[in-house]
Amino acid sequence: MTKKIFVTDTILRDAHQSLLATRMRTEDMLPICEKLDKVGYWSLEVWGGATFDACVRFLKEDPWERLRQLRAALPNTRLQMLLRGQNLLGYRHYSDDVVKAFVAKAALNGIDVFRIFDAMNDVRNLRVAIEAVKAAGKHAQGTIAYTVSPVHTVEAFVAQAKQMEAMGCDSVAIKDMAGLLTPFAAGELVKALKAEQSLPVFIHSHDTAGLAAMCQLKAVENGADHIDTAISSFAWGTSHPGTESMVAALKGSEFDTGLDLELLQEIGLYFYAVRKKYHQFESEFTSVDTRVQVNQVPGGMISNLANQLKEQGALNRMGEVLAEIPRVRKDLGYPPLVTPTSQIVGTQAFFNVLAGERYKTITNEVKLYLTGGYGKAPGQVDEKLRRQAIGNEELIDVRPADLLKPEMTKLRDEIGALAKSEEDVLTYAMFPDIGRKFLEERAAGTLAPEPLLPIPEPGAVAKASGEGVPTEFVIDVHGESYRVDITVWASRPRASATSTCPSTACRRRWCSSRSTNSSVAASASAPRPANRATSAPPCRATSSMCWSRKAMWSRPVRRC
Ligand SMILES: [Mn+2]
Repeated sequence: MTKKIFVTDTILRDAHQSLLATRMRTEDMLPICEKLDKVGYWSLEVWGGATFDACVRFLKEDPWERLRQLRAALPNTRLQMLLRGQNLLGYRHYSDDVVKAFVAKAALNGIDVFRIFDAMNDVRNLRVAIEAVKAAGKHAQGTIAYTVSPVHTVEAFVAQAKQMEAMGCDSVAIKDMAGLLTPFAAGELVKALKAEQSLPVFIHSHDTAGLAAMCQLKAVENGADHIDTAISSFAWGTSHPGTESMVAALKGSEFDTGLDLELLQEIGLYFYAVRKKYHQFESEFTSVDTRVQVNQVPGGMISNLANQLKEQGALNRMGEVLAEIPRVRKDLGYPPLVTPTSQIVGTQAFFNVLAGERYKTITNEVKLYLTGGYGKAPGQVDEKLRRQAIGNEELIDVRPADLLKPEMTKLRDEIGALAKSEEDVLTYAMFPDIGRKFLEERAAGTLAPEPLLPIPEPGAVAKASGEGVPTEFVIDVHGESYRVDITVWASRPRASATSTCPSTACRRRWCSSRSTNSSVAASASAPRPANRATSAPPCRATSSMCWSRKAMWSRPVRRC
């Protein structure tokens, strides 16, 4: 008996999102598309929240135009995107008319497969997106955001998959954004899914703990139909198992993918060269880090916590914060830690420790969470905490978007003549600040991508940081990637499309941009980092807020 395993390559989306802060430009994708199109991939993942965000924010590319170009260049391969359910590509719940408009336009411009997930695994938040995908005649994939907790049992995941099947999904994905999945757990889950529902099963597993290839093999042995990989020059670590490696691993077996290893080698070599071009976005936090399997706090998060605590002169509290994160998660009913829940939990844990008293400060986002504003918690939330946080405030027990009025007309009015198409309106809807800025710059003819630094000569001594170079790296928080800038203010190049932080008090060395995410309470009495760079000019974050003043994490880059 043979069973062909289908492959989705993430090279054009998740791979560079996981390793290079989502910075790959369309100009580096198009030249290889002819070869990619010949491989025979089941699909290529090309679009998602972070790619859209990075296009508009840094690359100054129209993400819709990228999609159309890829569509034209890849006529024989399905194009796939990641959609955050009712959040679409943004950070809040959108009204249903925006969801429908977005999905219709994404389908029209070239997306064939929509992988749809919700941070709470609340399937109510998937329904309208699934319906919209089916209305467009495209493939709707329901997603299990994998996590580990007492309530996240195989039975619970299977029940979720059955609900998604009943809602009209064409397939189901196990999305292990954090690298928490282990090989035998993967096998057990897939076996149960295959036994109890009829949809094809996809495995999307990050190699953060070095286990992803083993997870995929066990999943395949137990009936999984599809695997997500990344071409080898963009594989492993916080990315996915290498495409060539998985193809080789299954070659000649009953699960042969049928893909041409020699052609894949050519593609791998091409991207090996491309990667060098983006060397400034390489980070030491994208290789394998096994700590996630011990305390479920990934290494990158530990590094960042350490830095934040250091600024507070509280590095000795590190152990307490690490221990507090799972306690807060338990109090909130074990949400999977993925945007926005990862920030909600992490920030509250930080406050609980630094304030010297648990929940002395409760962030607005925890309050919103406890009212049901993000959907239904997977487990029981702590009722005492809920009463303390929201008193007698009414709970939202309906789907949160049921409370939203239609928005498209208002959005069209707000962006006005800057929008030349419905797609432009949707760009603005997803990212109000940077979307508007992008459309304004386009109208003024001043769009300019952030500069790329020259590739160093082989053997050249690396320049010390501080030579006018913003050093940027990506850290991981339970599978979400966060971009952190370390900026040397005096010499930051003007050309890097920045704006001045409006706060004259904001002179942090640790600073980053954020978009419209309101996932951290502005009103909380946040312990502020010590002002260590007193001689520096005001920060020039790429948006109007210096994140480090608010919380310990920078803007999510979103890796899913
Ligand atoms: Mn992912």
